[in-house]
Amino acid sequence: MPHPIFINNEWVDAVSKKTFPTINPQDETVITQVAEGDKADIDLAVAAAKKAFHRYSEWRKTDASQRGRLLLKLADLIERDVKYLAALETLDCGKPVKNAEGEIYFATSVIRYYAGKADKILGNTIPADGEVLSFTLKEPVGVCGQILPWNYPIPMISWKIAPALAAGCTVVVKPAEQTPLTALAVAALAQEAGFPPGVLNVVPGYGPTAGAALTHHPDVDKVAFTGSTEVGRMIMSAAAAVNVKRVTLELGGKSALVIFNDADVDKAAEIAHGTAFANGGQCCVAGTRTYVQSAIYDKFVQRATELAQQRSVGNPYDDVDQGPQIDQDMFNKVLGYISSGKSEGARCVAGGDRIGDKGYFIKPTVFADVKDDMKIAREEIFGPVQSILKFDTFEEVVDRANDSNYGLGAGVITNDITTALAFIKHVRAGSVWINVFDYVTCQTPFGGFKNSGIGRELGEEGILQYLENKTVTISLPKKPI
Ligand code: TXE
Repeated sequence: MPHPIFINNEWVDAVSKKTFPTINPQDETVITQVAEGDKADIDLAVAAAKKAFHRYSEWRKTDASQRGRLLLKLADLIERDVKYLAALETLDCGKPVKNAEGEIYFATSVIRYYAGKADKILGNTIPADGEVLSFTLKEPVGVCGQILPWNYPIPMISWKIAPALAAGCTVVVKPAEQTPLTALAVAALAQEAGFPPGVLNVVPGYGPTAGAALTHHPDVDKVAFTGSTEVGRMIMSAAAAVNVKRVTLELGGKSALVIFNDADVDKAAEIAHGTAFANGGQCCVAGTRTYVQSAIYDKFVQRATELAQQRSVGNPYDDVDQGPQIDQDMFNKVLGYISSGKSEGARCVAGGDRIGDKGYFIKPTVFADVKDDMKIAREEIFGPVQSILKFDTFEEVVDRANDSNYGLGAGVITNDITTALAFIKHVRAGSVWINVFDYVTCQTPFGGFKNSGIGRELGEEGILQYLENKTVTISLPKKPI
């Protein structure tokens, strides 16, 4: 039986009765069929979310503190089911089960963080000119369409729904077609937690159909999206086509990690390896452009090579560092980038090929002597490929790090605080790290400069994206003191 859609706290088939398969990337088998949501299902889900947002609805009458308690309950239930959810996540997206488990705890930290914020949403009192009293109310933006990627399915649903629900919005989530299963499992837990009907809806389906229906829907007030820059652009224009939706976009990246001569080479190589290969390289903020200063370059390349060769890849239910890539398309795309690196003259010092002939496994690959104009240095590969580039001076490397259409993350490894602070000041990226990389917590805002996106998720900024500002002005008989 296909896995149904979740609308209005009910499990339903797609209106069309169509289904689509979700594939296990480890062995390319079909895990199950899932109801394929389309425009008709999105219409039903948005109608349910709109009704749940109506001024007299149960949700609108729920105290802010109670919204927080519901989120805390959801986090507890996710934690209760951590083993099941991690196993399901691994089945659907191939990541090592130990990593899936860690990500679930991260997701619960995000949900709890926003649970705590629900009753701390404050406006301002304003000393406006004249005989008036002015203040602002922060109000939920309304019905939110939330479109998810496949690389971190459970963290991504938490980043999207937790601030929205804490703010009092209602949501329609469209998970990535590659990984619909854990979003549906989270929906079941939200129902168990006691969220009223229509507050959270999950409609699996494809981007150009279900996703586009959501972004074009006139009753959707805001769209939040994580995915490719190409689709991000389409979403922005769709958001302006029938109404003026609020938009937050978390898009691709090509982050630079810059390692200066005074760094401890072993430690730097470990940080660089950790970020380039995390989640099989399927991470938007991955530090895939590794710039290394000339005096330590050769030693660094050698250490990076050893680390890549030691990285264990295999059955994600075993204690491995890396599982398969997500699907056939991404597998082909990554192998295409690897052959382009070779043909453009970069030196492949580790990996460079697939593993076995079943499942989407790719060897951890390191290219040395990469030049800035090579495709592997410019485009987001989204696979286990590290590019190492040599540099001489600070000024040169800042310009080269910034010479990218992306601006999601950047990092610097040095013991010289002046160099580190100058680097973080001049580099154009939404998250910058010193002597660490990809350190993201529920409290720290995350998002991109340039083509890496608009708006921020996590932290205080994350909930502001789900709030409207309403300015109230009261005429007074005389100016208040
Ligand atoms: O992304 P898509 P894909 C990057 C990464 C990767 C590339 C392509 O470089 O190689 O994107 O991956 C939905 N209207 N990232 O093809 O297509 C789609 O169904 C509305 C970076 O998976 O952007 C899915 O739910 N929605 C990234 C989501 O968009 C549409 C994470 C992402 O899919 C749509 C993933 C449409 N017209 C990929 N078309 C990150 N920032 O972390 C597709 N979708």
